[in-house]
Amino acid sequence: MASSIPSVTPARLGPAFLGSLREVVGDVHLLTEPDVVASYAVDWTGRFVGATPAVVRPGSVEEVAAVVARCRDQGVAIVPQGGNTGMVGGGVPLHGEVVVSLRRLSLVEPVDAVAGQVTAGAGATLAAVQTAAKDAGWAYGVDLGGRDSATIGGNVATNAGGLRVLRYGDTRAQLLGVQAVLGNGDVIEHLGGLLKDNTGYPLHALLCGSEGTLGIVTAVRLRLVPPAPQRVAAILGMKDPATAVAVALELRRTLPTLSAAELMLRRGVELVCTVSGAAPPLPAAYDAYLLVEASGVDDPTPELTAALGAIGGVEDAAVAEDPQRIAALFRYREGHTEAINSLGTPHKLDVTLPNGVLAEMVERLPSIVAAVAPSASVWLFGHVGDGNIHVNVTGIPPDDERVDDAVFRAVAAVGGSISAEHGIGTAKRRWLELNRSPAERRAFSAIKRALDPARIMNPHVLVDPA
Ligand code: FAD
Ligand code: 2HG
Ligand code: ZN
Repeated sequence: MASSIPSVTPARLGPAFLGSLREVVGDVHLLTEPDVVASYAVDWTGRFVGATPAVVRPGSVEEVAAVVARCRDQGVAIVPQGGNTGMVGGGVPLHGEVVVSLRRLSLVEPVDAVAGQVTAGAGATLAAVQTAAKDAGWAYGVDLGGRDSATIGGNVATNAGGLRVLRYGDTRAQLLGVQAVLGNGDVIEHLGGLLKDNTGYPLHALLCGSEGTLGIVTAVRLRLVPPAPQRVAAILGMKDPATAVAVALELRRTLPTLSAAELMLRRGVELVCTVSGAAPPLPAAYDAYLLVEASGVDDPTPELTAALGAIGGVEDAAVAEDPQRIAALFRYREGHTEAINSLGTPHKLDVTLPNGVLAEMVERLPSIVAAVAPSASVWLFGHVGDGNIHVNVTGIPPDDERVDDAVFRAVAAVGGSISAEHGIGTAKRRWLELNRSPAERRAFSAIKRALDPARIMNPHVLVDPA
């Protein structure tokens, strides 16, 4: 019940309590000035705006544990925050929670080049982890547009996906262990990195995707992958989305070096070009585009060309083999998020669809939105190789959830998921029952009660306390 969820009250957050946090992190890392804390209270999309009396910036696992213990004892709710690039309103204090920012825990330890693993603090950016891996002759398997701001702790908390899931899997597939402070105050640490380790419950896997509701991740042990130095990328012009979907799905079977398959549609590419000033990717415009990348030890271009020739359906192609040109092709796809934001606050509905209905649903989604919001604009793009479509909707008020409801119900009705990679957060909690049975949700609540008995950890995210 809402009344039993801890929230920050003036009494709990009196000078004595703030003083006890200050004792832990030092004056300079307890932020209370309204102007300063404001940027921690609004999410990247601008759709979720909250308020907080304090942002705490611990600098070690011991400090995180001491902050959690004080909040637990006083029943003060916490929102953990990394880079604040999350898309589902899970990392901002929408109910006056204290923000615990992990950005100071940014140490990336030297890569264990023999094991092909690295240990990183939760506050290290994804880009910092990628760079450390590369410098040591390895690679990190996860990549996404928010790489320069998103933290590895946030990636773990959301089980981030991104551009290379079809090749290397999601964040959970890279995660070998964590150090974390649970909501009950316990510190757990399992960072040895053994590839085979069947010694009980995989707590790291449980914390991955738990969105800050069970505890605070303070460090992670990640597996690295062999580098794939030879790369080729291509933007393929197609006559319609169904063709693009079919080509992407077939490439997964016929091209072992495939490392990305991303869908874009005509309006999205035109918007990116308008906002960024880039020239169109191809001389003529197409209703659908597929951005594909193949990579390996040997030049993957002949294989890509042969695979595409065998499938057919490609009307024109812009091909890039050097890193700058490849990056330029990826900007058409990665630029969607920012370009759409320039139109106003978007609703971001990140869904997965079963492959069998993917093409049909990409065609149907605009009319599903139009049926409840005729004047809204729909933007479809995403990691089509994983069945993951980003349905962005602009032109409706941030708090009008009729479109969200219609899309989620339609997706669930065909066996899809209402969250592919962004998580449930606060934005999707009321629809969790579309994908998770009462028994599953009871199990979620039981886990939550066990690890966070005072329900201080992100109490408005994911798990419904009722
Ligand atoms: P935050 O936004 O700070 O937090 C996200 C959630 O994790 C919150 O619930 C928060 O409470 C919790 N949390 C954060 N840190 C911790 C911690 N240390 N311990 C416990 N809980 C914690 N996501 C994808 O999956 N794939 C993409 O391709 C992708 N592309 C993106 C592109 C852009 C341009 C942007 C802006 C975002 C994109 N995202 C993508 C979304 C976002 O980057 C990811 O969700 C990312 O994992 C969030 O990391 P963060 O550090 O910003 O977390
Ligand atoms: C991406 O794939 C991110 O670019 C963001 O997951 C998706 O903006 C979005 O909806
Ligand atoms: Zn994505």
